[in-house]
Amino acid sequence: MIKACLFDLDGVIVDTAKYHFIAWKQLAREMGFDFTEQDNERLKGVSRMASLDILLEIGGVTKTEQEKEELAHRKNEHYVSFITQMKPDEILPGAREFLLACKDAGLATALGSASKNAMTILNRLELNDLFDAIIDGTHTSKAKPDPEVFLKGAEALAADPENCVVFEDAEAGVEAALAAGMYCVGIGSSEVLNKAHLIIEGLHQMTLDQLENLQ
Ligand code: G16
Ligand code: MG
Repeated sequence: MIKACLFDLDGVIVDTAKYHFIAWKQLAREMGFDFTEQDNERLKGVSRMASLDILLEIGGVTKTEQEKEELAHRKNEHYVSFITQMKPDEILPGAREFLLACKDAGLATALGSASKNAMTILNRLELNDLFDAIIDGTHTSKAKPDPEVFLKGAEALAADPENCVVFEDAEAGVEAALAAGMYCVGIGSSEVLNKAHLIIEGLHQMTLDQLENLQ
């Protein structure tokens, strides 16, 4: 029986990938190489430092650890300048409605995101109150596909993993959910997310009845 719903942020609640893309592209330009939208697909759900390593690999550039810290900091400054302008109308279709339906049905809710900026984004979207627990990149040391972020979410909600369902748009996130022993609803392409128990295009397609059918 599902008692708790855990949500990824980027790609599930809101499309922040477009802002990450502009910020990484700007950084790449400053270093003298191009970064395409196709390249950006490789960074979805990936932590900031791991994303930087992929960017540097694309550009064929080597940097010291200290230089990498500075570059990640600079990228984050670009990114924060965008997300601090976000508005609630950027919430993906159906996300707010499904969170409300969960609350009405007495299901516990948690955020499980790799982002260290999750609180800023939820504040801008005015969604904080709809989450009983928020686990983000400031609470975790192991990136998805490690199950840490979702196990911490379940713990914060005092829910057993077998009673949890995770909503994820990234392959590594689906793997993390399954490794945590949870159900998983994939959001996006069935080619990439085929290990999920159910695949939908977005939360606008999700109903509470479908949660019962997962089991
Ligand atoms: C998100 C994005 C990733 C980003 C990561 C860390 O993950 O999908 O592209 O690199 O967060 O973000 P930040 O630089 O803000 O700490 P998620 O888990 O919300 O899909
Ligand atoms: Mg995501």
